[in-house]
Amino acid sequence: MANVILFYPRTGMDISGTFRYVPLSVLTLAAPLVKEGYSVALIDQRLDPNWREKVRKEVDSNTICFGISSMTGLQLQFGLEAAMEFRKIAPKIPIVWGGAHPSLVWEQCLGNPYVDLVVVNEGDETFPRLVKSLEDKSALNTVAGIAYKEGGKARFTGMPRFVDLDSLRPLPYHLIPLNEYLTSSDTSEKSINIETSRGCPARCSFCYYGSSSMARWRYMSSEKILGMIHEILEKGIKGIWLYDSNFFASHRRVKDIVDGLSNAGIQATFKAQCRAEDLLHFDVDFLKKLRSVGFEKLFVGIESGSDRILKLINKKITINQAYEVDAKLREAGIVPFYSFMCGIPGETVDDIHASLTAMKVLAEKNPSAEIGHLSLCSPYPGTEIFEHCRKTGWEPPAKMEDWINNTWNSNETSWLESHVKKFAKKASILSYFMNYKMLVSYYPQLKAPVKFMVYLYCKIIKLRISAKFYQFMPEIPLLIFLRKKMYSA
Ligand code: B12
Ligand code: SF4
Repeated sequence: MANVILFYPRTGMDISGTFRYVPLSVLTLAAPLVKEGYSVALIDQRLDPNWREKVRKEVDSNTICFGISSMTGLQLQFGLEAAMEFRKIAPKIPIVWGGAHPSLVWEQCLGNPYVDLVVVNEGDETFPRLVKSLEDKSALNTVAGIAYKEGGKARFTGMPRFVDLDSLRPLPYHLIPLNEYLTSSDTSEKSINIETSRGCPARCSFCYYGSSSMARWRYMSSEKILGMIHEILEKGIKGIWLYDSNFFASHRRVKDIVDGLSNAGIQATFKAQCRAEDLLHFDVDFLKKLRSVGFEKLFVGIESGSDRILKLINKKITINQAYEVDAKLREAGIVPFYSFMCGIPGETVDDIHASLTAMKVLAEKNPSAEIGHLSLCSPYPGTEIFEHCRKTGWEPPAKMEDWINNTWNSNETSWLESHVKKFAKKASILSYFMNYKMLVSYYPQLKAPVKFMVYLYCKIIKLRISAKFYQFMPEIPLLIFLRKKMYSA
């Protein structure tokens, strides 16, 4: 039985060994609570089909609150499902929400009956203070960084200060079945995810960090990071997924880390996220050094094949520069994963076709490159894209639950002209078929005959892109249906 129950809802992308990583948001929150002597239960709905029973088992008269973490999108639906269940079991115990989505629209979230309190932005310091305040039944208005209901109104106590990341406590891995979270689909070693910085100084016009108060880039020192890596290696895990939105924001820090790894002779593999513009400035020798200390894969957001759109979304690269980046990575022996998106307000069919062409070119130039599909643009409050969408007459979701479909695979993109909207939907599906090798490694559950059909279909899609011929595709509704099934189960 627990004083605090932390719940990580399904995301809709919960394929074990591929996208199901350690739920860092709630594990990080648990660390200071455990240190202060609270008993904490961490329930991950992605792992546990019996989560309802588990919740029921953990609640007793000493339970102080039930915490739920959520991004925008499908995770809200599963989080609300858990909140409803919890309310039935313990109608008087407060339900606290946190994470990217409630931080963005805390006032709207508080309008939902299954949200009693919201922790806005980082919870590492705010949440323990809130738990103490709820335990002592002291005034909530003294806890910075929370939003709550009072007299039928939403009250916000003001932005919390940023956390010093070097002061974070070691993660209480004993609360989770660690092996269940290691991913192996896309790297040579089983990997665990860790964070070494937060925020991102770039200002991409569609990104949560393009605008939010969480944008400021904060980081751990290279000494702390090397210490964390040692601890992981001691657990017998050799793969590390650096989860930071922008691991390379400080070139000096990266160089220190690389030197530290090299001097300590650490044998591990790494994957990390990097901006294409940063890669443009790194020389091949540095990239080779990065590879030699274990960086085998970099996730790079290219987003569009159209220079007009790249400018609009503030990516600070052209598509030819993206090809230059690819050539450097190839020379250094680093595998890139390129992400793309479509459905940006003002985008045309030609722009989307340019993205499909760029994806095809990259797949052909660099056979080891992994090419993500075209995600549908999801406007988040505060971003430039959000304002562009509004100018077209688009109305943002009015209620918390209306954000469930505002996500990468189900967005209606109603700010686009209707023929572009139709094409964006089609392109987002057929863009999965750029790289057969990657598809079968990410979806190992596919059976041999299906794999053969996928192989043929990949060939056909590439021919279609070369000929710019997208007519007569009766299979598209079926593929959309299958994707929906795959990413909500
Ligand atoms: C990992 C990750 C994922 C994983 C998540 C699952 C997992 N854990 O296995 C997967 C791959 C599924 C994923 C998917 C998506 N993601 Co994502 N993802 C991330 C990433 C890289 C790391 C999240 C993380 O663990 N951070 C570390 C923890 C410690 O930080 P945190 O989650 O913010 O938690 C802190 C606070 O928010 C708060 N907090 C969080 N939860 C709670 C709960 C309570 C009770 C309290 C009190 C506080 C609290 O306290 C924590 C400690 O300070 C972030 C970027 C980033 N670096 O954070 C993007 C990010 C969260 N994702 C984002 C996006 C856009 C998406 C997608 C829509 C992407 C897409 N186009 O495909 C999808 C949506 C999926 C869906 N169906 O809803 C955006 C968020 C946008 C938004 N409004 O939600 C982010 C911020 C990236 C970005 N820069 O835009 N993602
Ligand atoms: S570089 Fe990535 S994390 Fe940074 S603002 Fe752009 S999209 Fe967001």
